[in-house]
Amino acid sequence: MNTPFLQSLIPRISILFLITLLAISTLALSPVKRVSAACPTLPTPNGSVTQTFDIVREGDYKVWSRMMVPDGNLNSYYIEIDNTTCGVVVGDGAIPSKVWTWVDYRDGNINTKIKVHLTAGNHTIRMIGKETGVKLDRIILRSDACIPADKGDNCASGTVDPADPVSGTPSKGLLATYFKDQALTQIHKTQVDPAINFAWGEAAPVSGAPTDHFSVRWQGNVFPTATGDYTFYMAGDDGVRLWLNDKLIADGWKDQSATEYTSPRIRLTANRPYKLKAEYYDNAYDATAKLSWSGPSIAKQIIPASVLNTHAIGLKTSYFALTSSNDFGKTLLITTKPNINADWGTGSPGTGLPIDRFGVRWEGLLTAPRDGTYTFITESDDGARLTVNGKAIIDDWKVHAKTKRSATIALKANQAVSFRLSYFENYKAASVRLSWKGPQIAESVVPTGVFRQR
Ligand SMILES: [Ca+2]
Ligand SMILES: [Ca+2]
Ligand SMILES: [Ca+2]
Ligand SMILES: [Ca+2]
Repeated sequence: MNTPFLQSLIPRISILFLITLLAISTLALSPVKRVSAACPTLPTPNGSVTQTFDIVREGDYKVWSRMMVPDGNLNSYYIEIDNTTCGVVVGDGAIPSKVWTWVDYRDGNINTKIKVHLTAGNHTIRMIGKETGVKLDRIILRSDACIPADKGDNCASGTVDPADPVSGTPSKGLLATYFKDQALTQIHKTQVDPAINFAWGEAAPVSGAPTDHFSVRWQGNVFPTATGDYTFYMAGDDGVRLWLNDKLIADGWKDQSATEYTSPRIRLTANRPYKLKAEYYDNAYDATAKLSWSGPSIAKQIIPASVLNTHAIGLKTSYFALTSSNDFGKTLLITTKPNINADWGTGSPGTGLPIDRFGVRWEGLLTAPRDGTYTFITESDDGARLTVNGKAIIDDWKVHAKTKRSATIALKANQAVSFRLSYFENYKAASVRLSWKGPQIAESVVPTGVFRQR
């Protein structure tokens, strides 16, 4: 990493630099439009760092780069996208000298954010040194407001999907569902939290949520870095509880001032995923929630984003070519999606996929939040077929314009059941959505948090 950016090139740089700045000056106003040329070939030896990004969905992405500058003079580097687009990022006196700093703006103007428009698929981004003594070592693309800190682990998922708050790409951290009531019932917002380390005081935990009587559920996997005995510590004001692989290991579900609950010692194997779920509620006044662990050579610490991910959340999603009898033929793509709520219009569901005559299957496990009767509602153009807990409850496998179908099924709280929705598109418009309603749940898209991959 820490590639130093090398020899002095000052005399010729200044000319190149001006030309390039002129060339990209229009970039500054709107998201960076492509300048269709590779970056100039600079005399060696200039350092460069290349990163590839797998973009789930086309959109605008903010480019964060981590740089260390020697002084307050102009400190610039080229950023080259897919060997065809060149831009220049220039630091200035606003970047502190000799410390790693995350920069998301160009030309010394903190209001001119560096954005790139990327289509779905793989992209290569290269940073190429220009000035003497400037170091930079990594880039993060984000479509949200995450501000990288330290090595960027808090935003290190590489990219997030601009259309969905939680993408199929595993994110470092835990999937957080914020509820605007105390009983984990009314969903307010879903996001990825890098860690559980919150002291909200008397404020709301996320914008628009209430300041009291709210609750949060975090879900994901923890990957221990070493094999050995671990202890988990879940602390909160008010109620907290914690599960590892569906086993309750800390339980303080009551009104209280900040109190820490300690799990038994648990033997874990290095680099294996262990399913983690934590729940929290605030009754009133102060609100804090913290999840720590200690283990082999690990002093008690907040569980860091680097060992957490959301990988198993969501549904395995497979795309197929369609046979003449509207069955699934060749598999075209397998990925992960957070939920089923897509309207592709007359377009394609993704890069490399056809606009007509395709099928999609979402599958995994579904866990209902409480006992009761649930109504599932498909709304699709064209056909859909829904199987829950082994029962085909909706069978609507025919060509039609957007049509709603519904069926009910009894489910038990916290019992994972098998789930599969198959869908096909014939011609013209294509859309599919899966909603539900049930005990204390108004009709809404079935949320990410109830799905899990096998
Ligand atoms: Ca409060
Ligand atoms: Ca409280
Ligand atoms: Ca179509
Ligand atoms: Ca259609």
